[in-house]
Amino acid sequence: MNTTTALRKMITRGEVARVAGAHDPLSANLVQASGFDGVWASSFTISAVNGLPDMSLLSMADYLDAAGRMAATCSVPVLADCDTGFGGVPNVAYLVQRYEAMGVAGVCIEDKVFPKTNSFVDQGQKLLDVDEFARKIEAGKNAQRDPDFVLVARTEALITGHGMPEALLRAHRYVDAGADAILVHSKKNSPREVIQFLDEWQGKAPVIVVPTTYHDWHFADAGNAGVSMVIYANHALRAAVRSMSQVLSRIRSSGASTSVEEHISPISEVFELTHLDEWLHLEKR
Ligand code: SPV
Ligand code: MG
Repeated sequence: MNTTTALRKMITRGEVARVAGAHDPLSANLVQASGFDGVWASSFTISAVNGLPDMSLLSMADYLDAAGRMAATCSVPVLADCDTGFGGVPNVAYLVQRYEAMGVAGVCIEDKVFPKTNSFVDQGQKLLDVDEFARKIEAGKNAQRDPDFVLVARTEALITGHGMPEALLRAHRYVDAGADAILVHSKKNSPREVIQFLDEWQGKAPVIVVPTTYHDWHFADAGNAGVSMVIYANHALRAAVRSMSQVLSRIRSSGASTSVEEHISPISEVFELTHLDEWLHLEKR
């Protein structure tokens, strides 16, 4: 099955899917090996591994390269976080062509003004005019070749403090414009406002959530509330940051690397993750 078809089925099957964020092929492989249904090519974590904050500094080509390399190495679908669409309406049409050609199963665009900042940054949160964002969705949907390619519309209405009526109005508008699913983002520490959204939404289209701040919401409860996909957007990167920094400071302070050996992956595990045997086999032939 194409990954586009797999992603489309995943959001429409009536059973909640679990997806995790990755920033490169290795982390995407780990997401897949851990049994997640798909990979979220996160703008926050791709920016971070480039030593940059998530504020529209990298170009579309950078994000596309990262997501495309993840798609090339994974068999589960990759859903690419495309921020605001990297510009205006034509940019969204262009990105859909390019991401689809790179084997990415779907893209997500959000209704903030370009350049945007990460949703957890207080500064620089401005919503785009609703009609203009609807035009981005239409342009994106018209640009896809594979009918199963997925376009997710993300509303930041709750993040920017515009309230529930605005979030609902926008979500309806975006689905009418052709969006295949709505990502409703919230930075509250309880799922209450997301549950209220779901109650009023009444399942008009699949809903995706990113429970970074309301992390005690079990995925099964999210599914029962009407969520189609839960994204654990940044945990792999945050784990890597903590682990790398602990290991490095331990080597520095102890004067040898013996004490970290039991806390780090053996080199053989990295060989395995990067399919060394298969590549060596090719060379032999
Ligand atoms: C990302 O992972 O880049 C996201 C989710 O867009 S968030 O960081 O919560 O905005
Ligand atoms: Mg992002």
